[in-house]
Amino acid sequence: MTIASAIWSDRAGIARVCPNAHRFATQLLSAALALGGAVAEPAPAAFPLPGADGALDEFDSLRLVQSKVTGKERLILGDIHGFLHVYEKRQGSYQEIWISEYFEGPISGIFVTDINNDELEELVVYTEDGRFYFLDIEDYNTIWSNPPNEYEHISSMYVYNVDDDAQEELIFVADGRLIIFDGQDRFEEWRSDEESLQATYILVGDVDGDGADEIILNDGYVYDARYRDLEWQSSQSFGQRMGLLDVDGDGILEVIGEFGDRFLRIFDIDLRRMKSPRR
Ligand SMILES: [Ca+2]
Ligand SMILES: [Ca+2]
Ligand SMILES: [Ca+2]
Ligand SMILES: [Ca+2]
Repeated sequence: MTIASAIWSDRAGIARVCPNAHRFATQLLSAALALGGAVAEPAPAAFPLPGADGALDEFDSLRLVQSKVTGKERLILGDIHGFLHVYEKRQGSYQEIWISEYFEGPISGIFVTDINNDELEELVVYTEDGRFYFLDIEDYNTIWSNPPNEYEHISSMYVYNVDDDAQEELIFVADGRLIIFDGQDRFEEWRSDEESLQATYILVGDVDGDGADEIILNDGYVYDARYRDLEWQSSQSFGQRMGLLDVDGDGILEVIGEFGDRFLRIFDIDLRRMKSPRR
């Protein structure tokens, strides 16, 4: 598999949990090509909205789902005022068919995933002000939400299975700490000793080639995903957004970080350094 096809073939998996998948995947592809990868497949179609343009497919709080009941495409949009809107595709445009109650804070992100391990996908919605909600993906009723005041501020979230049990965990930075929260049994199973974390972007992957996943925070912290040791604290940020790709053929994923919404740097986490700009 070429570098390019590896990126594209993983796009769906990334998009499921990862915000901003499309444009960043395009940037990763460009980076890979610049480093000698081969183009294998054409770019996929843009975000499939009638009349849509711009950066819609990069937004953390915008998701497309298809109703299993009606077969229709629906757009889920969380707004800054704390409301979730559902729009249904009807004859070439979208109409609002549902609006939530107030979710007690600006909505920061939406994930479509089976968070409680019952083989049905849910919507996981989180707010800047520390709340997260699990919603039924068809009728949007709240299945569960964490209590008010449990966390004051969540700066970023990611969903991934980081331990031995089958269910996925919520991985997020709240009130300066990295938190791992069990999605099925709904309890905080771990929190970091570090209490001044400010990550706004989180990824999970094996970035040092030891066969075990790391949790990578864009503010420079790298934790063992399973045992949660702090493996590295980089003095340098990894950028506002990050992607993972082996661009030097050593079998180990590099972190590619985006800075200032456009400029890329490449980090070898195993070597604990940024790649030098020239060989
Ligand atoms: Ca489920
Ligand atoms: Ca798990
Ligand atoms: Ca590793
Ligand atoms: Ca590599």
